[in-house]
Amino acid sequence: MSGLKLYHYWRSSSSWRVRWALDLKGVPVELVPVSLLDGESESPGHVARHPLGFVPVLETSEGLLTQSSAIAHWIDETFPGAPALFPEDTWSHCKVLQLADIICSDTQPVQNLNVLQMHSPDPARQKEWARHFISRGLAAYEELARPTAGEFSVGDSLSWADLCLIPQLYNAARFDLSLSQYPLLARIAARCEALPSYLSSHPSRHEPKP
Ligand SMILES: N[C@@H](CCC(=O)N[C@@H](CS)C(=O)NCC(=O)O)C(=O)O
Repeated sequence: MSGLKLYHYWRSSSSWRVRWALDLKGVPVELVPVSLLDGESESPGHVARHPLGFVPVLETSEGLLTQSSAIAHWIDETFPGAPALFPEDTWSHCKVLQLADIICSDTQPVQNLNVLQMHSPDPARQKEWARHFISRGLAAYEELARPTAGEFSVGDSLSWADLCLIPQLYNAARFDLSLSQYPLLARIAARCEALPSYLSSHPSRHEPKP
């Protein structure tokens, strides 16, 4: 299958999850940048792709797909085989989802740009809000991952949980939140940072050139 297009923004953590999943599976994709800062994501063209004006959006031959977790499932099932984003065993699969949802449902959405802007126009108050919710989310992840982690968040294989965690750690750093309180997350991050798919999907590789 070819002809996939990913509408993304270089610094969006949700976009990074999907860039990483595609890269890890070796799936060719055309990356189409959509700026979150200059109104492009709110344009009629993009809102037609995603009613909330968010990224990522994956365009496939079957149609458009939003929501990074749905996209991850689609990728894993459409391109089966190693490396898998989700373990085959049901319990481990659900443990991956549990951790991923701590990030995708309970942490990233409350520090999203539109929430910060609605909270306050003051960057200092935005930062305080983001740090509060990110630190709670990461503490919960650390606790929940303690019994499941091996080399990575669930066992010894990289999974969708790690692909959600690491971009959230990047967001944490943007808000000057230290990882010192999360030794397990720091250890998983160090392993991930050595992976070629981490490097090629990293925001710094996709930052538009001036
Ligand atoms: N639940 C969505 C979240 C998507 C999302 O929040 N995207 C952010 C960027 S990371 C966005 O487009 N934000 C635009 C805004 O806040 O206005 C997913 O997992 O794909």
